[in-house]
Amino acid sequence: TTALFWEEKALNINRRTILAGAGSAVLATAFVSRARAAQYNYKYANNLPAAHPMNIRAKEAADRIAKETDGQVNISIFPSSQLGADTDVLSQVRSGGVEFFTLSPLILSTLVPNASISGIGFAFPNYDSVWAAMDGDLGKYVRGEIAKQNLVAMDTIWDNGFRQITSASKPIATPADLESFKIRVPVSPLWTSMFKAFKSAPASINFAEVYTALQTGVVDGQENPLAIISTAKLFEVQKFCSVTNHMWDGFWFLANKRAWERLPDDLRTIVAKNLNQSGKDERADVAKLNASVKEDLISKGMTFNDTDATLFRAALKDAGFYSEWKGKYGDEAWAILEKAVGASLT
Ligand code: X2X
Repeated sequence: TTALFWEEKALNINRRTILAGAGSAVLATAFVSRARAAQYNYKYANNLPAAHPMNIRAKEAADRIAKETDGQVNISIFPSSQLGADTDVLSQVRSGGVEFFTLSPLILSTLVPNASISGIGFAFPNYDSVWAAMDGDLGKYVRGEIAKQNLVAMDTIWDNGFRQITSASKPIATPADLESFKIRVPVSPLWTSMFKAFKSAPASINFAEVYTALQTGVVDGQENPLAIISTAKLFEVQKFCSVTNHMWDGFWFLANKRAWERLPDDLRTIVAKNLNQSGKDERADVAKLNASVKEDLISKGMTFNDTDATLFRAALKDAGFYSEWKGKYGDEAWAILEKAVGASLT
């Protein structure tokens, strides 16, 4: 922040000194070259701990971008909701207070309603079908919807993972265990609707407050991929982990539209290429972590149980969840989703 403040001050002084006349020419030149050293100082905010692969790969992208642009584009990373909780930062990336932000498609749906379609419960059977959809027609459709709200989404969506349910008090073995269960969900109508369909008691809480909410018992449980349960140390405040794989979730890499268009074409190409490359790298890291971290969580005291997905899916279907959301998204969007997963969901 100090560096950024200095740049802005330098530019202001520079403008004034130029107006003051030729006598200040030497001073003005000095400030111009100083300012040019990092012409585009952009902030990237996210909600995950620094140890999560998303932050590690984003740092690699930022380093490559600085190098390939000869220091003209400097991206500073602010992990762990340092610049605010997700719903606040979504406003900031729209206004331009923050230039880059990674956000779950489901939380993004508070602004772009149909963005949440990729998070429909039990839609994707595996990662192959996720990436075929998100790198194909479904992702393209959603990026088009995002563009209508004056945000730019990079082509490559980053991975969060398949989500699992944790609890302080009990394993979730069947849909009946979810009845009246006090569960934290991220701020998104789809999440709330899904757990209401399970007859749970969902509470919308930004990730920034999740650890404390679990620690103080405001909620009994939450749901997240294993990579987050591990890196955000949720195992310290949760005992049971039920492997439900109830939905896939990702992170759209969003840019403020004006900040994005301010970049000259050549720099924009470098930034996009590197963010997309790091997104692919991060997908591989998260898949590996989600597959390997279970033993570690067990050694830290968590108890795991597997579940039968067909029971949970049937409960959602019986509650009218799929037909309700088909109606909300509309036939066009729903057809793209069903084509991607190769099955009828209703
Ligand atoms: O808030 C969450 O649970 C998280 C970190 O998974 C998302 O960003 C949706």
